[in-house]
Amino acid sequence: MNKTGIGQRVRRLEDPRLVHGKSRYIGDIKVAGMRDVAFLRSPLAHALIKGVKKPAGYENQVICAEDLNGVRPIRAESTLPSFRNSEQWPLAKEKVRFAGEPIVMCIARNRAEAEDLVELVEVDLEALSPVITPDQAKDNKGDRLHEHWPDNMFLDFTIGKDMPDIRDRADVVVKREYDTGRQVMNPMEGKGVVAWWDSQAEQLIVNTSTQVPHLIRSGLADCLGLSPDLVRVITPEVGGGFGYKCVLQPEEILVAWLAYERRGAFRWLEDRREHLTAGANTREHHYSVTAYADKRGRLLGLDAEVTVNVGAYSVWPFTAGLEAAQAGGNLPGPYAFDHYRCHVMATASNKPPFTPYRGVARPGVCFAMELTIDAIARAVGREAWEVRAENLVPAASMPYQNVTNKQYDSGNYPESLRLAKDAIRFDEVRQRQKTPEPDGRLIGVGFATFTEQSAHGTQVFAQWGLPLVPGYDEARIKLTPDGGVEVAAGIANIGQGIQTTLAQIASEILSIPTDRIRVSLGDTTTTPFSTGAYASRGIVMSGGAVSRAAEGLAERIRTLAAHRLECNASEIRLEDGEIHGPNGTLGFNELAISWYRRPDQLPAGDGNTGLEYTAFYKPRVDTGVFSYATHAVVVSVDPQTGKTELLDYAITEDCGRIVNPMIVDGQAIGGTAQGIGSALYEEVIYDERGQPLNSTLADYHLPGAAEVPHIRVQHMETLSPHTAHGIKGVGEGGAIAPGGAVINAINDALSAMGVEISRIPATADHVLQAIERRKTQKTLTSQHSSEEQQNEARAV
Ligand code: MCN
Ligand code: SMO
Repeated sequence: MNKTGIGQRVRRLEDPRLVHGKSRYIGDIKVAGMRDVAFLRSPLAHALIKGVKKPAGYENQVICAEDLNGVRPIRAESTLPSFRNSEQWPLAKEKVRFAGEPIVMCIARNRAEAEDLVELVEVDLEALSPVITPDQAKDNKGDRLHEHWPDNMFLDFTIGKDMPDIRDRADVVVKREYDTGRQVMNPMEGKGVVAWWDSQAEQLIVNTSTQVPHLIRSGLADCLGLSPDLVRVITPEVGGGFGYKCVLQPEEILVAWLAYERRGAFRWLEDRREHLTAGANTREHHYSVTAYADKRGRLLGLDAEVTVNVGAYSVWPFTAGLEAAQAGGNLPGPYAFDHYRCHVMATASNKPPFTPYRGVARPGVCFAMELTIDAIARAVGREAWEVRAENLVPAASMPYQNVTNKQYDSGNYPESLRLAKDAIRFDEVRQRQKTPEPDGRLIGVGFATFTEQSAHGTQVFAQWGLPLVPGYDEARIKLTPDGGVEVAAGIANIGQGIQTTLAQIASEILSIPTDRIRVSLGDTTTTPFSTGAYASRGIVMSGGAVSRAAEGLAERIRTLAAHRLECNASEIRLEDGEIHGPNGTLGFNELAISWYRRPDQLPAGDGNTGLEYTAFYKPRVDTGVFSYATHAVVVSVDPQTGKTELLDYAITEDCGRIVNPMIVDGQAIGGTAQGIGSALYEEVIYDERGQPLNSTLADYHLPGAAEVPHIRVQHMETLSPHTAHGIKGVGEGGAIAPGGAVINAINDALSAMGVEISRIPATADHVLQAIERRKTQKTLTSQHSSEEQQNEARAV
C-alpha cells in the first residue's frame, strides 16, 4: 500500500515551517531601499472631492488620482441581464463612494512616517446623501452612486415563472423574510503587497498575498496598461484568503504602479483597522420567501426574492453580480421540487465593495432554505428532519438535474441527514427536552443540509457573465537527478493544504513518497497557468492536472526503464518507491541518472523521453461537481440573556474521493468555525451616514476557542463520475451550513415560547429582543406569530 498516496492521513508538508514561524509572508520580505505607503481614506461614505492639498515640500511623496499617469480604472463588467457596470479608480477621482476608500497615497521610509504624512494632507469633501440599505437603493430617492445610472441597482432580473396552479394546490403556504448581516473575512494575515522593478529580468515583480496570482497578473497588466510579460506575480505564504484575496485590489495596483514608475521597491501592509473598515465586505443578503407545500410538507414550489447589498463597486474579476446570481441559482439547495421563481437584485450602496467569501452566496441561501424547511415542518406538525428527508433529492435519482438546471452528479443526501441525526443522538435530545433544565436554559436541536457546487467550469462562469472565465489548469512535473519529484502548479497555497494533497496525488501515481516531492506554487514565471484557488476548485483542477502530468511522467519512466530492465514498457510497474520489471528492479535515482548523467544508457534515437512533463486538465463537464453535507447541532439558549451555547456539533460530509481525510476534517471544522461566526457573532455595523462602527476586533466579534465546540466529522465517499479519481472540492462547505443549523436549533429551543429568529448573526441581544418582543405581543394578542410580523404560516 502507498502510505502517502490518495486517501492517506499524511501530515501536512507545510506545517513544520508554519508552526515554527519559519515561513515567508509578505510582511517578512525585506528589500533594500524599500518604502512603505499609507493611505488617506475617505472619512465620508458619499461625497464629492472638491480639492486635495499636498503639504509643501512633500509633493513627490503624496500621490492623488491625477498623478496616476497610465493607470486605468478597475472595470468588472458582467454580461448578466440588466447588469450595470461601475468604474473604480484605484485612488478616488472626483467622488468617494464609501468610508475608507483611498483618496491619497503617501510614501515614506516606513509606515509610521507615511501615516504622519497622511495627517498633513488636506482633502476638501462635499457630502452627498449616502445610500446604506437595500431599501434606500430600491427607493432611488437619494443621490446616485454612479451618476450615469438611472438608479442604484447593479442587477435586477427574475429567474423562472409565476406558479398560480401551485398556489391553488398547496395545502400549506409559508412566508418568511430573512436577513444575513454584513461581514468582513478576517484572515489572520491581512492583505499585503511588495513590488519592485527587476532590472535584470526587466520585469515588474509583484509579491502579493493572493489566491489567484495568474489572474492578478492579467488584472494588473490591464490596469497599468502594460503587456503581461512585463509583470511577474509571486505569491509567498498566504495567511488565509477566504475569498478576500481572490480579487484585484486598488492598493495592489497602486503599489505596483509606484514600483514601475519609480523603478524602486514599495510596500503596503493592510492593518486590522483598514481590513475591518475599508476591506472588502460580504454576506449582506435579504430574502423574501414564499414556500408552497402539501400537507406532509413536501415542497411544491418556491417563490422568492433575494437582494444582495453589494456596496460601491464591481470587483474584478468576480463582479458585483456573481453573489446575487449565484444566490438565485442555488436557493433550491439539495431539494427536489419543480416550480421556482426568484427575483434577483444587487443593490449599490456606500459601503466597501463586496467580495466572495467562503461559501459565496450559499451560506445565505442555505440559511434561508433551511429555515424555510423547518417552518414548513412546524406548519404541518412534523419533525423537521422528516420533512427535510422527504424533500431531499433521493439517491436513486442521481444524477439529478434540479429546478435551476444544476447537475447534481452523485451522492446520497438523505443518508447524510440520517447519519448526522444519529451522530447528534437526536432521540436523546428530544428525551432531554421533556424535562426542564435546572438552570432554566432551553435546549434545541437543528439541522442544515446543503450542496456545495465545486469546480464549476468554463460554461458556468461564462453564464455568470464574468469578464474572465476559467478553463484548464496546468501542472508540470519532473523527476529530479536524485530520483525525487518536482511539481509546479500555478494555484496558490492559502492554508488549505494543497501543497500536501498535490504531492499525494503525484505519489499515488508514481509511488514516490511525499517527502521526496517538492511542490512549488503560485508564481507566474516559475509555475504553469492556473486561475487559482477559489470556488473550491483547487483540488479538482490542479489535482487533476498533477494527476495527468504524473501519468505522463510515469509513461516516460516506463519507456526508459524498459530499456534498462530489458523488457516491454507495459511490463514495468511503479511500486513501493521503485521501478519493477520482470527481470529486475531500479531505483528512481538510478533511472534519473541515465537521463541526467549517463545518456549513453538511454535507448538509441529516442528523442521524446525527457523526464519532465506538462499536462492540462479540466473535468469532463463544466457544470461542477457537487459535494454535500448535513450539519447537526444541539444548542442551549438562556432566555434571561439571549445567549446561545453550542453543546454538540456533528457533520456528515461527502466530497467524493478524499485525498487527505485529516485535511478535509480541518477544512470542514475551520469553515464551520467561520460559519458559527456568521451565525452568532460577526457583523460590520454602519450608522445611517455609512460610518463603520466596529473598527477593532474588540467590537467586531470573532468566535474563539470558547465559542467553537468540539466538532465531529464523519465522511461519506461517493465518487464523482466527472473528475480525476472521483474527487470533489470541499474548501467552502463548512462555512455554508452553520447559519441554518444553529438558528434552526435556536428556533427549536424557543418553539414553546413561539419565538422564531430569522436574522443572523443571532447575537444574544438579538435573541433577547425577539423574546421580549414576543412577550409583549403575547400580552397584546394570544395569536401565534413569529419574530417579524410579516412572517406567517397559514393553512389553507
Ligand atoms: N481536499 C482533499 N480531498 C478532497 C477535497 C479537498 O484532500 N476530496 C483538500 C485539499 O488539500 C484541498 C483542500 O482540501 O486543497 C480544499 O479543497 P478545494 O475545495 O479544492 O479548495 P481549494 O484548494 O480551491 O481552496 C480554496 C477554498 C476556498 S474557495 C476558500 S474560500 C477557502 C478554502 O478553500 N479558503 C481557505 N479553505 C481555506 N482554508 C484555509 N486554511 N484558508 C483559506 O483561506
Ligand atoms: S470564497 Mo473562495 O475564495 O471561492
